[in-house]
Amino acid sequence: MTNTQNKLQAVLFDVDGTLADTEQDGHRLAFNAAFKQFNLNWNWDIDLYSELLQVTGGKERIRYYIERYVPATLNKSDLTDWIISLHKTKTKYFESLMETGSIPLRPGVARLIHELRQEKIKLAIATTTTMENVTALLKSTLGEESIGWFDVIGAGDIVPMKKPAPDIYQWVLDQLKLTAQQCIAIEDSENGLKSALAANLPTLITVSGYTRLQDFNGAVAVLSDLGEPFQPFTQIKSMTTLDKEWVDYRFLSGLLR
Ligand code: XBP
Ligand code: MG
Repeated sequence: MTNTQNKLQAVLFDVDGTLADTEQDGHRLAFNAAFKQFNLNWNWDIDLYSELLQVTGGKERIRYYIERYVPATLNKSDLTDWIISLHKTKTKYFESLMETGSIPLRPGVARLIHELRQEKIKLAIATTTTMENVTALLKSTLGEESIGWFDVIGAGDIVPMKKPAPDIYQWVLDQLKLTAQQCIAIEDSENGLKSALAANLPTLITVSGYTRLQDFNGAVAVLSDLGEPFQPFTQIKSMTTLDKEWVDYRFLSGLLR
């Protein structure tokens, strides 16, 4: 039985890979466009980007790439500022890409968000990407007013340590003034899962393009996506018996029992 203390109060969404499959045809393309603008002959192809995604955060990912693949760049005297400015350009490209509406929300995301709002469940975001990118994605998919539907948005550099560190989830929980046991996190990646689990959050995984083969030990369930009544999810792994084929308020509440 769910006691009142453990009744579902809030759902904390990751963004990239969870709300929308933004990495391969969103962030990756924006990075490459910024490299071009900076006259760099760097090209992050689909396979290379899979390796680079192990590092969360765009600026951190660029630095990792430099250290591993183009170490001569380390001699730049103003390297940190240069990375910041390269990354700002990348963010601009990502925002323009979102404006074209080319990246839709994943199955079930809009339906679940609308239902949780009706049920008066708090909504929050805990992501490594920048606030500009979160805003651009929400605007292009759910409309500008949807930004206000989220009680808390934790994004980018608001905490010094990015996922898999628990900091971003802990920051969001502090802002919500809720305990981890009153919430559920929805994630798509191993780094995201580690971050949420380290903040003690029960975590549901919906695998995405780049993450389907990752290790999701510790998740309450691993699904193909959130599903829709007319397009059920595929169950990849679950700690409990799932009695529905799409994720809704009742399904999430059941996960807290
Ligand atoms: C997303 C990230 C981000 C994006 C790029 O991880 O790691 O770095 O790839 O966005 P998560 P920025 O889904 O776990 O939040 O360039 O704005 O960092
Ligand atoms: Mg993600």
